[in-house]
Amino acid sequence: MRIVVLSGGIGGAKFLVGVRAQARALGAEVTAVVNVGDDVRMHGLQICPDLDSVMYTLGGAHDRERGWGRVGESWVVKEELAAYGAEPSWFGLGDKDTATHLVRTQMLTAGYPLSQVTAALCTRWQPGITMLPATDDRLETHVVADVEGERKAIHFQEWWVRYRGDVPTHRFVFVGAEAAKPAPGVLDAIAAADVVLVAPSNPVVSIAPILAVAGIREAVAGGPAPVIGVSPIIGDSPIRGMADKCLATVDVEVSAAGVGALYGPRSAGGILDGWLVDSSDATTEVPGVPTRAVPLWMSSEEATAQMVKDALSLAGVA
Ligand code: GDP
Ligand code: FO1
Ligand code: CA
Repeated sequence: MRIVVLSGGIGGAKFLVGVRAQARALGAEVTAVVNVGDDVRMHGLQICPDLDSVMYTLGGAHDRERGWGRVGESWVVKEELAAYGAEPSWFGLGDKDTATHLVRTQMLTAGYPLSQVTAALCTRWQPGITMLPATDDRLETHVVADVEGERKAIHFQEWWVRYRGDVPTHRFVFVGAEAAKPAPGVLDAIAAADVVLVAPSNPVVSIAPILAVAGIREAVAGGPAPVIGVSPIIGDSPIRGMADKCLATVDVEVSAAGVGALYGPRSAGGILDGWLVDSSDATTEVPGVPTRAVPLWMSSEEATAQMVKDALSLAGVA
């Protein structure tokens, strides 16, 4: 069996731990198509937060509490940059993480595409799945917001890390998405998949920028594999992160029903054939989308593998 997962960072990475476990049990292959909209160049280094969250988590090297970056991190580089007054001072690069960015940036500068750079970094971390960036081309999420009395477009990282999303926010723009081509292997993986899973990632700034890459939404919505989504919202709030602020900006209710309707049924121009919601949201209805309620707390590898099993069963593939 071939499983394709559309993934953001922390929520996607936790989900992929369960996908990998379930895939091992079934002898299945997993390909993750990962968001690059969060990517940013800071201090001359190319930073790919969602790819790194997935790579470090599956490699067993992530910081569980912080959610991003390496466990056992130190911050000498950050302190030294601050001592020079180097901007942006609001963004922190860990020392161990910096090594990843140095290797990545050097390879990109030498002309390797991000997909090959990611594969090279993964030879160290052995994630046990194929990790593909959604695109090798430049694609950055920018946010139109009122900042210090002025409406402007700022990078997603500035909106989130500097302002904590706590500024009047008007819209998200995926700069470069229309011209961006899917990375090598992405369309083939979707076409050859037995099932496509949409991870419980942020629908607005993790999944939407993947689908915005020219051709990916069409490949998913028009492909042969059933598409099952997993709700990142339990009750009326995200488990962590900024999904509530993002959903409010695009006028979508912060609920499993709201996100399910945002993705929409394949039968009516959406992407979903099935929608998994938490047991506590058992009354959720999404017009046109079969919904199943199961526990969605990714509290352990076993609990998450069970969620994946439920998703595969809703897809009718296991
Ligand atoms: P980011 O890129 O690091 O923001 O991570 P993602 O976009 O991949 O995932 C963020 C989403 O994961 C948030 O909206 C959370 O609500 C969701 N999330 C985190 N933990 C859990 C969990 O245990 N269960 C579910 N259903 N969603 C979760
Ligand atoms: N998040 C923060 O809140 N503060 C930081 O200084 C920060 C630095 C950082 C560096 C590398 C990296 O891969 C992620 C980093 N993050 C930081 C997390 C990141 O801003 C976001 O949580 C994601 O982009 C949302 O997925
Ligand atoms: Ca992200």
